[in-house]
Amino acid sequence: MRSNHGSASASEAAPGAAGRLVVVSNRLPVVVAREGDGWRFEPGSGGLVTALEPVLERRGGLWIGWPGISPEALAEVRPHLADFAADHRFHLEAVPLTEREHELYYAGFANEVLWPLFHDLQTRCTFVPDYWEAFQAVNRRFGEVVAAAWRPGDLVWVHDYHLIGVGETLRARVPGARLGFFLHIPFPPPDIFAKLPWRREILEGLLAYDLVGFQTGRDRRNFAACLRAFLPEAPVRGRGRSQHVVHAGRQVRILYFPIGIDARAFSDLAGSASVAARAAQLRADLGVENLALGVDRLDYTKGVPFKLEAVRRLLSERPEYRQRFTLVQLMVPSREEVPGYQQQKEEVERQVGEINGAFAEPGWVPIQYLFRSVPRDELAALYRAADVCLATSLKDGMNLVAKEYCACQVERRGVLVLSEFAGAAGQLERGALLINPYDIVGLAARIHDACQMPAEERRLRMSMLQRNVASEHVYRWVDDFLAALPAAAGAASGAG
Ligand code: GDG
Repeated sequence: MRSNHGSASASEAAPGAAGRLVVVSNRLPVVVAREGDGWRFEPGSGGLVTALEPVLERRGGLWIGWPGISPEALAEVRPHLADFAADHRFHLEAVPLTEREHELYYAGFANEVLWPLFHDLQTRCTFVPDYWEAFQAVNRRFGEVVAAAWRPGDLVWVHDYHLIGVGETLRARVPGARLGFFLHIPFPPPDIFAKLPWRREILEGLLAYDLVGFQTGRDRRNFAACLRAFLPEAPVRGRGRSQHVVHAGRQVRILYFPIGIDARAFSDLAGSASVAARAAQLRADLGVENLALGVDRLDYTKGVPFKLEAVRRLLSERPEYRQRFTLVQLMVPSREEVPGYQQQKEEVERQVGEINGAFAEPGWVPIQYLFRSVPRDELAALYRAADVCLATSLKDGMNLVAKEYCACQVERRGVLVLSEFAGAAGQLERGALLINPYDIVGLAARIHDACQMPAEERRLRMSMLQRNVASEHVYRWVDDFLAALPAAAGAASGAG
């Protein structure tokens, strides 16, 4: 697949010409499963894989990550990983981790410390020193694997909060390497970041890269404010696109790149005859004028309990919606090993039970709750069918669901109700109805407004939203990031 926007792009560089791209993420882009006596590789899913695979196929390179299996199983699988490159222009390199290491580093430090803290939910953090030790050790292991694979000219792109520390090991082992890092989740303001016992170490870890990318201007501002507060010896200089930090004799660019989606792929899928038929069938089966949709990983940052409370309020304050409004809430199982997630599931299921118990009537249920993931074409049919999409995150790096909904609204009938605390709000504020998810009364009122919105206003708003998601697509995000990575490690990069 080629980048689908006009100008010459970093991701379209001729194979080898711009050096290999080395992508580093927690998981490899394949799912490894036992099959009889052998092993089966299935392509991974998710936006990152979709966006980066074509770039790697074109430039050539390497993807480094944990394969999701034990070190013993990896010893068996390793020879087969090499076969992967026979069908692809890039290689896979697996980082071995024991179950215990993965538990402490991933479930522990990444998801019980950094994830809640970076989403401003510091009371959910458990600052266990062993988690920090494991995080450092695993990040060093990743760094060693990348350093061993590194060749002159390579461009290394590390993804997300789990792997913030990889850059430091790599910088020590290969001082001249070109290193980029992208944070998919928000960066918190100083008064929240202050709680982290290892706050200086995390900031220093980020400054080992040549480029640190955030989702939004808000996140970059917070990062700069945290540096001023907790690492004053690393001054932040310049403005806008030339903002950078001077640290340890090097310059580190700090920029933001809102991640996009493959909008064309989503709209093509939603426009296909089979998805159109499925969407029509969903609408007929549900039989309501107002079909609302929520699509969320089971995660306390997504604000699902607030959304359900708003629906409860809508139905009790405005009885005219009974029999005429249904919320389809898809919850995708996630991080079941992390404390707090099971509790969130129980809370949501209790609410759904209460609301359905209080309002359902023969032939009508106000909330259709699905706790599983669905195939991509079914998701596209739900997006196409829904009159309203409710994205109510308490804080979100971006929120791709909001963008996917817009891309799939081929009939432009739908209204996007979007949390002002999602990164996507910065780009979609003109077409969406923005809400504060903590304000149940306000949220219920916006759902009502969305349901009452005249067809012409829906069409105008959705057209604006679609223009944005079509032009700010994920291939552009990749190109923009790679183009901003300084040509040589630590170089001034045109920064003022
Ligand atoms: C993190 C940040 C940032 C969901 N259910 C199904 C399904 N999905 C797919 C959606 C979407 C993805 O999962 C969810 O992405 P989000 O962006 O909404 O949220 P996170 O998972 O929390 O992602 C976030 C993102 O990274 C990217 O930088 O936007 O802020 O938290 O793509 O389509 N896909 C399928 N079936 C499902 O049932 N096939």
